[in-house]
Amino acid sequence: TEVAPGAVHVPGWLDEAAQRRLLAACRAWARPPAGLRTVRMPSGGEMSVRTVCLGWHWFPYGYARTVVDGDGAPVKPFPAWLDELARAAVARAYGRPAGPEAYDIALVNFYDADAKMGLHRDADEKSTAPVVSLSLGDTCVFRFGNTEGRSRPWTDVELHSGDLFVFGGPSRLAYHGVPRILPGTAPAPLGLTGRLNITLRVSGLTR
Ligand code: MD3
Ligand code: FE
Repeated sequence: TEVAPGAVHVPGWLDEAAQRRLLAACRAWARPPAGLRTVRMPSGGEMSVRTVCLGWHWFPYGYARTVVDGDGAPVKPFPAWLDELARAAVARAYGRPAGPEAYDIALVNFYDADAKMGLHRDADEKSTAPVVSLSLGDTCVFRFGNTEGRSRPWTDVELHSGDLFVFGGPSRLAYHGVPRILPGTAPAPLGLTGRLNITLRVSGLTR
């Protein structure tokens, strides 16, 4: 379903086996060093979401090769299979192959029942390649806004475990956020309390 130009939602793209494999990988990535961390904003507040990065380390607002606002460790590598997964996702959503640039960043966000993400846009990448989003565990309410600012119009969409969302073209710089998690809605076989979101991105940066 195309929610807006370049914003395509593919419910249930990952089957149960694929969800289990991705969850197991996320659990390994969450371990130190360079594991799960709480992001502190320049204003001093902490994000309720916890995050682990692969390939490039995101901090507000930039990218580095070490965990500059955490344990100082080198960021974990971005595996080739995630680039392949991102390309398969773009091809599925748009019905045409992804561009030539390699996907080289994963941001994995962990949401407990009370976590939220305010409306923001992702403008720290130096590439216009689409962002690929994969959801695991509890359902969330995802708010897709406009490119002008944080006010209406917006569209609220439920994202379920296994859903794919691709944001490219005019939607790449749209405001978006996660106002609510629906606790206890994760598929039982997954064995996950809370929600995980994996975004795959092209940095446009050189190592
Ligand atoms: C639209 N994550 O990591 S995924 C983020 O569910 C982020 O954890 C949310 O926003 C989450 O920055 C929403 C959907 C998403 C991700 C990246 C986007 C939507 C996007 C980039 C551009 C436009
Ligand atoms: Fe975002």
